[in-house]
Amino acid sequence: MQQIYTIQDMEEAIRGKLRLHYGISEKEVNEEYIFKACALVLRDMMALRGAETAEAVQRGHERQVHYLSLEFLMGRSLMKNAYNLGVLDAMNGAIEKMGFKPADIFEMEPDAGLGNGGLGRLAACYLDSMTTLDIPATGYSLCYDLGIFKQRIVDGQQVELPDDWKAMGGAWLIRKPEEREEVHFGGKLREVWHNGHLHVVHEDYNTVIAIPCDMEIAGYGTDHVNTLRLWEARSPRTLDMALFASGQYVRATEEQTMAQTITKILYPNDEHIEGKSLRLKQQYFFVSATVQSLVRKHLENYGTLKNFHEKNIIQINDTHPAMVIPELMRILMDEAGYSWDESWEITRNSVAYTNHTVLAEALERWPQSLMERLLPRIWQIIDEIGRRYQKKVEEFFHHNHAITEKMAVVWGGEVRMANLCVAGGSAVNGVSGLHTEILRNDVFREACQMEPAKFKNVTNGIDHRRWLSQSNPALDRLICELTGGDGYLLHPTQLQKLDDYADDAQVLERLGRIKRQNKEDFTRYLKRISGVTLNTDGIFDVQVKRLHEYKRQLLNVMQIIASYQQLHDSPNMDFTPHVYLFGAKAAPGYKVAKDIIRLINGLAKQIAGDPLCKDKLQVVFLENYCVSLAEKLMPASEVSQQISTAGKEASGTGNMKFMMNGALTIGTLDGANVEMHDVLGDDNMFLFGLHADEVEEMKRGGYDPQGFYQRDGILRAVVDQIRDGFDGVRNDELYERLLFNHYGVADDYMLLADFAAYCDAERRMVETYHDSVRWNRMSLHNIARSGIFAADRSVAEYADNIWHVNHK
Ligand code: 26W
Repeated sequence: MQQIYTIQDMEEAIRGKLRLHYGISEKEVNEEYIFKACALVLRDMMALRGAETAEAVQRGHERQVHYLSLEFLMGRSLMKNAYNLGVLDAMNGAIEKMGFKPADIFEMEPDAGLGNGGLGRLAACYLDSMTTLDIPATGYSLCYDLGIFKQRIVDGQQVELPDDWKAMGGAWLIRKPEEREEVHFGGKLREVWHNGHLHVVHEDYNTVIAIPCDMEIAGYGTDHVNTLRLWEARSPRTLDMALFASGQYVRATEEQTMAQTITKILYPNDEHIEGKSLRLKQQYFFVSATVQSLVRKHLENYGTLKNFHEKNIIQINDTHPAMVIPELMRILMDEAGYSWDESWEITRNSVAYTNHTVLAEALERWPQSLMERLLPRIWQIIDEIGRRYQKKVEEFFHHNHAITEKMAVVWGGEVRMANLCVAGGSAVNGVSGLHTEILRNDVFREACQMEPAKFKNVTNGIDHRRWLSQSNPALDRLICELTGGDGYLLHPTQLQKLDDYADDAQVLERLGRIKRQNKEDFTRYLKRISGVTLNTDGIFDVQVKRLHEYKRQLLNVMQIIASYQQLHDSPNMDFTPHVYLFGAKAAPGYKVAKDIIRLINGLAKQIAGDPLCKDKLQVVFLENYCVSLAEKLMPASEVSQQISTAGKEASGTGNMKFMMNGALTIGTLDGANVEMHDVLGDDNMFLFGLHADEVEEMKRGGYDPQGFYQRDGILRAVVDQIRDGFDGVRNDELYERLLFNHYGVADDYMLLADFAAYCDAERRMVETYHDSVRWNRMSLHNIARSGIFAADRSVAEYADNIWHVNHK
């Protein structure tokens, strides 16, 4: 298999890059250059293997997977690639020999933050697993100049800064202008008859050039290398020479600037659509470049598109790339001359759709007028898909108007992307058992009645090599020792062997010591970057995820306030030291989410300044939560907060990262928490709150938060305190949203209904913490049973049940 690299080989290769690629002398070498040189060395190794993989795949005529996602939240790659290529030790040794610390070099790398949250990180984890399982797969996305914004907290409030990741992160990218594609916007359609057939001719359009920037992806324990292809937008003309010659220099570059804006920046919204034309342009640019590129490769290989669906499967990550459906139809009909029915057959069998959210405000809809103007041919095809689908629906449901309306692709002047995907895909899947049931019984109920076999479940998973063995090396060593080697890296269910040590006092103590050490390491790190010192004797109780009302960071705050008030009422009570950590980015336009961040910071400040709380209670908001920070935080976490309103969190994947690192979960029966509970039972996690069906039932019965407020004195004091605020900042809007329906429904996410049960769960958790043997045993069980949440398992299920491709 892999060639063995010695420290010396590595050092030579790195020095070679420094001299030949960067042309710098020994004296000029610094951390930045070492990082870039290491990246180039690994990039070369992967490019070589990537070419070999591509040739083998082509020869083997296997079906290929194309994973399309507007987001890939890759994070850092240096350690990952060195680890997967089996050269991590050699690289570390070489770095040391050159007089640098490996840890400092890893810190130089910016996160490739080309995603918002769960959906983008999932795509990154799946790339690792697809490659490790030897699946011929390509990821496709956009090469945004600016990734997810960097978050600063100024006076308690979120401030967004641009994330210019490419200056350094670009070291991984191989730009391939030779493989560019042309994407057409706007223009007019003309119909012409030719040999008795009607043809549509697209004219007077604007052209944008798509240039691929490839990032190679190495798998673990294999020579297989896949590619993440990121498209960059450029104008076909760099300069308008006529304008330039007349001295209008800025105007001469205008066209280039316009084209480039398409891939300038990642939209920072999560679970909320932004109906801007630039976003639609991004989506079509992405989809069109990708489909053209894979059609071109298929034709080179087979000379026909007749078997396109046999050799390709396009997985779309939520509806954002939904226009692959009309785009593939367009190419098959307008460019390859297939009939509608032939094209539809090929298209439908080539596309599968994963849904990641049931929140109404996140289900994409586009104004028909915008589509018509920007993408006239695509609109025409969508309209026809909608017309034909509607006929089928009307026949099946005997012209039930309500059902026709619910299932329509085009309705009321809007294009509904989820329905387009359901109509045009061969499979639709949810991302956890509960979520899939909600899709089957509610969101896509009728579609599921019509085509039940189409609807599948694939519970999410995470890259356990990154999130456990690389992030938490001490725990990795213990696991290897106890399970008899590193077999769990490729067979994650081997973690189960840990269960055998449930009564081994020594093992439990070692597990506790590892957690303690990780807490101290994280504390040292945080002190260095922010000046904040955490109390390592306190329970590290963590909620990190995007800020959204349905995730209920505010419920966490409410419990903390209750506990703070209790401490004030009885200053001499027994109080278990408690450190609450939050990390969350809010969409820049989401006012309520920003208010909650400000509230958390206000509370944190008040508590930090209160002598009564010293060594007892601490609240810290971690600035700029991102992949690389999560990697440091997960190993140090003891409690994982997964407290979304039941039925709202499609799966969650942070919950899995915590579990694998031995944190105990406080959570509702939502998303993948349900499956965590299936393997852990009531005794190994702290469940609370309404179930999904109870939430719905209570809403139908006219949920009234006021009742809870009136009856529960503790709750009332907490809610009043939120209104009066901290640090001189009142929160009247948050208060109103909890109690009155000025803004729609009062307490839409039922915080008040779940508050008492939540406080009780926290109390049970703290009580358990006092019994360290019991706690460590629970922690061990969590790690032991987390194997089913490895992305390798999820990807194998996609391969078997949806893609129908072989895997290792
Ligand atoms: C169009 C605006 C927009 C952007 C992103 C709408 C919706 C999204 C994503 C679907 C949001 C998202 O990341 N969803 C999360 O996906 C994860 C991976 O499946 C799940 O684990 C999370 O529960 C889900 O919230």
